[in-house]
Amino acid sequence: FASASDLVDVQLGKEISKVHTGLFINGSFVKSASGKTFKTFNPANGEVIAEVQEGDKADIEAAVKTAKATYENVWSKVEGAERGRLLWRLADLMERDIKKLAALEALDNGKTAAVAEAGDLRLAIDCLKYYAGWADKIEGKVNMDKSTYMNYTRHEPIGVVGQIIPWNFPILMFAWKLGPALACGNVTIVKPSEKTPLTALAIAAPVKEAGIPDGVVNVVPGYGPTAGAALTAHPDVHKIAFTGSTRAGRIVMEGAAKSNLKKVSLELGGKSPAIVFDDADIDQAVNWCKVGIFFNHGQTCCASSRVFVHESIKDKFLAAYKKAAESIKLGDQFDPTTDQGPQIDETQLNTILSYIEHGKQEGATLVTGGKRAGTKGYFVEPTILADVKDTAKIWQEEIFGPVVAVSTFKTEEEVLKRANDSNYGLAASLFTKDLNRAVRVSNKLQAGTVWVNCHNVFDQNTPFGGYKESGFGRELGEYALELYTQVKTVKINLGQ
Ligand code: TXE
Repeated sequence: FASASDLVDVQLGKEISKVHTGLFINGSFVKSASGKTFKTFNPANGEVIAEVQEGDKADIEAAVKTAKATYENVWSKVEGAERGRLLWRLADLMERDIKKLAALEALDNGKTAAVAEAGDLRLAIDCLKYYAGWADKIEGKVNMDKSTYMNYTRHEPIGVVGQIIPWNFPILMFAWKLGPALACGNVTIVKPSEKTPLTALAIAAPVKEAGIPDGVVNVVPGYGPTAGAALTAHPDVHKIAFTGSTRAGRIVMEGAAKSNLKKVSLELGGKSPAIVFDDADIDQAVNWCKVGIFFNHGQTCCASSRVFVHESIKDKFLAAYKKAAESIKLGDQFDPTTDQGPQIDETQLNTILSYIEHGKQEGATLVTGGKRAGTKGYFVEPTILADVKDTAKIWQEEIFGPVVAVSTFKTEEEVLKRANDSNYGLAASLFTKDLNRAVRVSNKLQAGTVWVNCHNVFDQNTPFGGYKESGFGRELGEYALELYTQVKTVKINLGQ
C-alpha cells in the first residue's frame, strides 16, 4: 500500500527512519492529483524535513467518494464490538511504535520527544482505548408513556465526516477526533495542518495494519483555503469537526452554511485567566501558572495567558514566577535536558515578538524574557509581562507563545468581572484553599473548563470545549458521542 516514492528517509534523533509522504486514500498512499507537493520543516533549525503530497479539491473529492462507498457498503455493517476491537488494536500499535511516533512529532512540531511520548502519545492512546469501550454502548431511549405507541430513539452515525486538525497537538487532536468518530460508526477524511502533516500520515500505516477497512480513515494533508475549504464545502460530508484559529473557524462555519448545512463543531482560540487568591499556596499556584502558559511553548488553546494575582501577594508571586520561568531550558527537541523547544514557524515567531513589543509600548513591565533566543530556529524566551492593562492588546488577544500577561486585583467580584471580560471562554483556573470560594467562583466563570488549583490537566473522560468565541461542541468523554451521532425517533403504533 506504500510506493517507493511515498517513503522518504528522515533523521529522527539519532536514527534514520522511513516516513510516509503520500495522501492516504482508500488504504493506499498516493500522489496528489495535481502532482503538487509542499515542504514541512524542522522548527529547531528551519531545515526541510520532507516534501509531502499536497491535497486539494480533486483529492478531497476522491477521498469523500471512497469514504462514502465504504460507509454504505462496509463500515455501516460492522458492529460496535468489532469497531471497538479495531480501535483498541490501533491504540496498541501506536503503543508499539510510541518512540518513533513521538520522535516524528517532535521533529515536525518542535515539542520535545520526551513530552511527545509521555504527554501527547500517552493521552492519544488512552483516548482511542476509551472510545473503543464506547463503540458497543451507543444507546438510545425507550418511551412507553402512551399505551398504544412505543417510542424509541436510535443514535445513528452521521456517515462521512471531515476533521480538520491543527499543528500544536497533531497526534492528540487526531485521536480526539478519530476515536469518537469511528466508535460511533462514521468514516472520516482527516486534514492535518500543513505545518505538521507527518504524524497523521504515520498513523495511517497502523490504521491499515490494525485491520480498519480501507476507506474508513483517509488522511489528506494540504492547505486550509484549498483542501480544508473543499472538505468544508463538500455536499457528501455531513459533519465537520474543526480545531484551529477563531478566524478559520468562522470560515469553516460559513462554508458549512453555504453548502449542505453540515453539522459543525469548533474548538478555537482562548485567552484563559488564572486567578491567584491571597490564600493560595503560592508555590503550587506558581507551578501551575508555569505549566499553564509555558507548556507546549505557549501553543495551547487553553493556556493561562492572563494571570490575575491578588495585590497583597503580587511581589512574592512574581519573584517566584520569574524564577520558575528562568528555570526553563530551551534547546533541541531531542536533547533530554530540554524543557522548551522552538515555536512552530517563523510567522508565529514574528507574531509573538511583535506582541511582546506591543506590550512594552503599552506600558507593561518586562519581568523576564522578551526576546528571541539564539539566531537559528524559532525559539522565544519564556516571557512574563506585569502591570498589564485590561485594554492592552496582549491582554485581549491570543498570542499563542510563551508570553504571559499579569495583573493584580483587589476583590472577588472585581476579578470575576474582569476575567469574564473576554470574547473567549475556553478555560480558566483559580487558586485558593477556600472550598466555598472555589465552587462559587467556578460557577461564575464563563469558560468550558475551570481548573481549581491546577491548569492544563487533561484526560479522555472529561469533556473539553469552549464558551463564546472559543467555539462549541464538546470533545472527550461521553459528550463527544453527540458530535458524531444523529438521533432518530421511531414511533410504533401498537393499536389500530
Ligand atoms: O491556524 P489555522 P494558524 C490559533 C493561534 C494561532 C493562530 C494561527 O492563535 O496563533 O490560530 O495559527 C486549517 N478552511 N490556533 O494560522 O489557520 C489549517 O490548514 C478550512 C489555535 O496555523 O486556524 C489547519 O489544519 N480549514 C488552535 C487548521 O485549520 C482551514 C490551534 C488550523 O490552522 C482554513 C492552532 C479554511 N479556510 C492555531 N484555514 C487551537 N484551538 O488549539 C485554515 N484551515
